[in-house]
Amino acid sequence: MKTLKTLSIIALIIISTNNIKAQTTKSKETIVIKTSTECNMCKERVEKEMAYTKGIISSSLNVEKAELTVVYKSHKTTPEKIRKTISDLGYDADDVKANKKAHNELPNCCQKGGMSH
Ligand SMILES: [Cu+2]
Repeated sequence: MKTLKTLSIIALIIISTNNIKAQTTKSKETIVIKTSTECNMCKERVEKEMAYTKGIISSSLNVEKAELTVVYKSHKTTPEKIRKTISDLGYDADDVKANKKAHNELPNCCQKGGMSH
C-alpha cells in the first residue's frame, strides 16, 4: 500500500512537471509592432529597453521598415504592455501614440520624420 502511494505521488509529480513544460513552451509568442523609429540610434535605444523589460525574450528592430519583432512570454507580459513601453520611449507602437514628452526629448534625428529633416 505504501509503495502504491509513493508511486502515485511520483506519477503526480511527473504529470505536473510535464504540464509546466507545456505551458512554458506555449507561452512563448512573437509579435511585430509598427513603430515610428528612424535610425540606428533608435534601434539601439529600443532593443536595449526591451532587453531590460520583464517578460521579453528577445527583440529586433528592422530600421528600414520601422518594425520591431518581439519574442515574449505571454504569462509575463502582453502586447499592450510592450506597446506602452515603446510609447514611453517616445515612439508610436501600432495604434498606441508615442508619449509626447519622451518623444520631444529624443535627439532630432530620432523624432518622427527626423531623418528627412
Ligand atoms: Cu534614431
